[in-house]
Amino acid sequence: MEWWKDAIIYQIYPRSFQDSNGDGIGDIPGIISRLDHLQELGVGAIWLSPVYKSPNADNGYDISDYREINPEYGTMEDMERLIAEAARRGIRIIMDLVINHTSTDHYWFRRSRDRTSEYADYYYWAHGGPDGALPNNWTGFFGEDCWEFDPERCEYYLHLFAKSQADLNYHNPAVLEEVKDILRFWLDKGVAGFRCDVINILWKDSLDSSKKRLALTGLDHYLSLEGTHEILRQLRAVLDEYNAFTVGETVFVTPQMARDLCGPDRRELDMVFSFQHMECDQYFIKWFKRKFRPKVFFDCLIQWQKELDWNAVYLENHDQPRSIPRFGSRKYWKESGKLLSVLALTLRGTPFLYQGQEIGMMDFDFTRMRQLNDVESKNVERVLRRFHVPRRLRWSLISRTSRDNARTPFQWDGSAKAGFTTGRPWLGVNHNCREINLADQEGDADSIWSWYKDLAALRRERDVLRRGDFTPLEAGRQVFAYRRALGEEQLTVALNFSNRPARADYRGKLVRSNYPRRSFDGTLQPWEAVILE
Ligand code: ISL
Ligand code: CA
Repeated sequence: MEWWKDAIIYQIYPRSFQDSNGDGIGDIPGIISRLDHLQELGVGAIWLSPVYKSPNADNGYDISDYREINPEYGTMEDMERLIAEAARRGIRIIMDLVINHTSTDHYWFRRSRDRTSEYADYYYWAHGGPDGALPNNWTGFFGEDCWEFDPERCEYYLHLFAKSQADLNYHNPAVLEEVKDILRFWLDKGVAGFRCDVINILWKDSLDSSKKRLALTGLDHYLSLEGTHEILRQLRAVLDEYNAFTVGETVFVTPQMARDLCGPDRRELDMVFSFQHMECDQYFIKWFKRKFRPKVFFDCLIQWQKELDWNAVYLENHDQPRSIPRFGSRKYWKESGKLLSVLALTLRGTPFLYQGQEIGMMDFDFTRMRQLNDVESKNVERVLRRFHVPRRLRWSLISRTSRDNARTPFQWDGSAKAGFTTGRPWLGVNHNCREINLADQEGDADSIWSWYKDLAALRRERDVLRRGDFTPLEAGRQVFAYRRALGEEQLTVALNFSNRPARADYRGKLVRSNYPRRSFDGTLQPWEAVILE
């Protein structure tokens, strides 16, 4: 029944995974050609970032047709073949469901410009104030204001993300009926469920102005409101007809909000992506960076492990910089890469791995704004320029936080284009592909890739790693240790998040270490991870 409690889920960002026809853009036939790689890793499901028709202002998170495949990625036949080929390998497909907004190219939006059409109320339209004032004082996620004037309708529409991502109006029941049909369309094709984009902000209670905040003014009018819960319950009724799975991407959730969204008795979502552990190195939003302090990170992970019986566990996705330079160490690239994989695969919950994580891919090596594609980075750069922030500072902020850090092409081998494409890649390949690539790591029993495969197998063998309870043992400035227990079976995990050796007084038979050793003597080497029995 709850297959997702046993599975590892692997996220594919299709544009950057594998190109099959030399146009420099990853595609569905490319994914099919790499399914064996995922089977070897032992993944139970793929979360596919959007492959629908889209003008790509936000790489597919701006959908213009939910029932068509972006021609850059292939055809509907390719998609059906992907579902079938994955199924043959025991791998399920989870689609990305982006229903907070559509592209302004969607015909709903185009028709919505006409106040007399049946689509007139599909979006949030509003009049501005006198003197060109916007309808309210809210600010959006991508660093801009969130209203755009439409000359045809002579009104503003709301967009919490990019200008061409118009927010859908769920006060109109027809919109939810459309979404239900879209769910059925894909479930009938055999997908196993959905990753639901920014799903906790669907319902806006009113369009009134809010108290001004440093960022995201207006949040109180849409963050995890009862209207959203009601929508989720209605969607669940459809999903239940197919026994489908959902994970919600839920921005700014607290543990209480998360329980209300995915508690088993709630019948809404199965689990959520929370963000607090990803925010340990920032103040409120990612543009205000602060030093990463492992203890803050550990305490946060512990809190979430305790407060929810089950949840999604992740360290990377397509919106976040890579985990090794962020939570690990460039100097101890291999050791810390392996250590982070132990964390990702031994906490309680469903692990989500992001493409490239399994070979220790790093942030991009771009040096100029021009090399970036991310709409968010471009918007923020414009805002910073408006505030006369000097160029060097702008670049330092953006290069550390840009979502393109995780979006460079997958490094299959050490050739110039990393085996991703024969053409010109849509986003630059990292030059470190000579040192970091799958082909090299496949032939190396000591590689990050080999380690991931081995750990994934261990997780399949040991029920305790999947179903066991979690008990924290230590969360210090260097060491994070915890126990997983199921009946008689007990495993202790101890992780040294530092460049120095650290004491860790745990005993037991050594099950795994990312250093060559036969037994554990109570001292962890730099970035050492041990699993003891
Ligand atoms: O990445 C973020 C900030 O840098 C987040 O605020 C992100 O925008 C937020 O998590 C929502 O993300 C999702 O919806 C966006 C899309 O751009 C992201 O790629 C997607 O994961 C709008 O659809
Ligand atoms: Ca292609």
